[in-house]
Amino acid sequence: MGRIPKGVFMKKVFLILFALFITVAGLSANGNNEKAASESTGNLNKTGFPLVNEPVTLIATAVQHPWSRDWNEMPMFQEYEELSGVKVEFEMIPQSDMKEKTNLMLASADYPDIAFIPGLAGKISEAAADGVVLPLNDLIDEWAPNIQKMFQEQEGTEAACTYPDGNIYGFMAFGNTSHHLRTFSQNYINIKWLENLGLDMPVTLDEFYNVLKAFKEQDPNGNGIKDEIPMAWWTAANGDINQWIWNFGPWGVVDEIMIEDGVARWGFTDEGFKEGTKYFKKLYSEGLMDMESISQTQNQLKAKAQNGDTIMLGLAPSLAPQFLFTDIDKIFYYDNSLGTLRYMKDLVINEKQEISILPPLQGPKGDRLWRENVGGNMINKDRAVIFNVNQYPELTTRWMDAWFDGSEMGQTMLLGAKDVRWFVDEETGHYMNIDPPEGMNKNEHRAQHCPGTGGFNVGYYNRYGELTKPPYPEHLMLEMQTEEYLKYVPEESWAGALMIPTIEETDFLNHYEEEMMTYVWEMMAKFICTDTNVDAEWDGFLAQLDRMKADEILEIKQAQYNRFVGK
Ligand SMILES: [Ca+2]
Repeated sequence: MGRIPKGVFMKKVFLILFALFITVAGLSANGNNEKAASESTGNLNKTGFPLVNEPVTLIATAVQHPWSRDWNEMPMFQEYEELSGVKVEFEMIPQSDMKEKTNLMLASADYPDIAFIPGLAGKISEAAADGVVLPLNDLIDEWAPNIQKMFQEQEGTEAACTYPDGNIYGFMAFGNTSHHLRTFSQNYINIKWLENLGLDMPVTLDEFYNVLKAFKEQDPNGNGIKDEIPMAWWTAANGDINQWIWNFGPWGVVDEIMIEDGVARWGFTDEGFKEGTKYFKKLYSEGLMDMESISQTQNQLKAKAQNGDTIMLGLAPSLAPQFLFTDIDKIFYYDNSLGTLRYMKDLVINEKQEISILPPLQGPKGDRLWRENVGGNMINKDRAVIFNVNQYPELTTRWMDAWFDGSEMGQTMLLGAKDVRWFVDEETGHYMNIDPPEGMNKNEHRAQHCPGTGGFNVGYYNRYGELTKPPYPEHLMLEMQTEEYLKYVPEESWAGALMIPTIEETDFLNHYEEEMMTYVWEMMAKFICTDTNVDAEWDGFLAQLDRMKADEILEIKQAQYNRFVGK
C-alpha cells in the first residue's frame, strides 16, 4: 500500500487536532482560564496549528538507532513541519557514539535547542544542576495540555518523571503496549529441533545441557551437516553481559541488586553468581555456546539467526522474537478462523511454530527465578531535553506536546505513519499492520519511518484508545509470554526504571558505579570465556569490589529503594 497524499494526512491530523482544540476551548469556557482559547503570544499561537505564524527553525541532536533512517528524511517530521510551521533540523549521532558525543557536547558547551538523547546519556542530573537543561514543570503546566492529560489518565507517570527536587527535566514516552518490558528479555528455544530429535522442553540445568549437546551433534535441521548453533547470546553496546546469568535464574540471583525483606544486596557477590559462571564456562568450552556471544551485537546475532527460511539457532535471548527472527509466523500461530492466538502457552506444537519461550530453568536447589523490570512497562522518562540556549522553550513544548495526543500522532511517533505502517480497518475502526516490504522485518521497516525503534521517541501512545482495539497479535503473544515469566519473579525486585537518584547520588554513581560494573562484566567474561578459575579468583574479585566502593554504592541503592517504597 502506498502512502496517501500529504494533503489527506494533513487534513486528518488537522481534524484530530481541531477536535482537541474544541476540547481545550470548551474547558476554558467552563473554567477559570478564559483567555486561553486562541490567544497568540507574539509569533506563538497558544492553541491549534500552525504553532507559529512565522516559521521557526530549531536545532536538535538525536540518537540514531543502527537500523534507523536519518530523522531529517522521515516523512512524519516533514509533514509535521508543514502543519506546525516549525522546522526541526536534526543532527544525528549514531547510537554507538551516544555517550562520547554527549560528553563532548556538554564539555564544549555547544548546545543544540533540543536533544533527543535518552537520559542525556547519564548526564541529565548534572546538566540540570548546572542549569544547562531547563526544568519543564511550568512549561508543561502552561503549554502541554496533552502531557497533563496523560499524567491524569496514567497514574504514576508524572511521579516517575519527577526528580527529588520536584522538577521534570525530560520529555517522556509512554506507550501502554509495553507489557513485555516487565521482564528484561526472554529466552527463545527452537521447538522444531526439539520435536525433530524427540526431546522434551528442558526443565533442569542437566536437561538443558543435554538438549544443547543434542542440537550440536544430532543434526536437528536434518541437512546432514553440523551447521547448527546450539545457543548464542549477544552483548549490549556497553559490554554488559549481565543477562547471561540473570536470564537463567536457576542459581537464585537474577539481578545486580537483589532485595529481600527490604534489604538490598549485590547479586554478583553471591555464590549463585559464581555457580552460574561455571555452568556457562562448561557450555562455552564445549562449543555449545556460540564463541562470538561475548563480542557480537544483537544485529550480528540476528544475521546468524536465520539462513533463508531456516532458523539456525537452538536458543537465543531477545526482548521480542521479531528482533531476532524475520518470519513471525514461525514464532506464533494466529488462527484466523478462531480469531485467537494459538500459542505456546499450552505448548501445542503447530507445524508453523518453530520458536517458543523457554520457561526459567530449575537450579540444583530448586530455584526457578526470572528477572523483573519493575515499572519498565510504565514510562520512559527523560527522552528529550530543552537546553538553556533555546530561544523558544514554550514553542518547543507545544511542538513536543502534539506527540502526546494518545492517538494518531502518538502512534505515528512510536510506530510510524498511518497508511505506511498501519491503516484503519474500515469495518472495525481498528488499526491493522501493513506488512513490511520483502526482506525486511517489521522493526526494520518501522525504523525507516519513526524514531520508535530502540526507544528514541517521545509521546503518548494509548493502546486502549479508540484506534487500537483489538491489540496486535504480537502484543497478545508477548503478553502471554511475559505472564509466563512473571510467575517466577522474586517477591521484591529492584525498581531501577522508577527510581530517580538525587544529584549528589548521581555524581557518586557516575564516578564509581560505572567503573565497578565494567569490572564486574569484564571479570564475568573472564570467568566464562578464559582459563581463569573462578574459585581461585573469587576472594580477589570480592576484595577488588570492596576497593571499588561496592558497599558505599549499595548504601545509595538502599536509600533509593527506601525512598521508592516510602520508608
Ligand atoms: Ca544440520
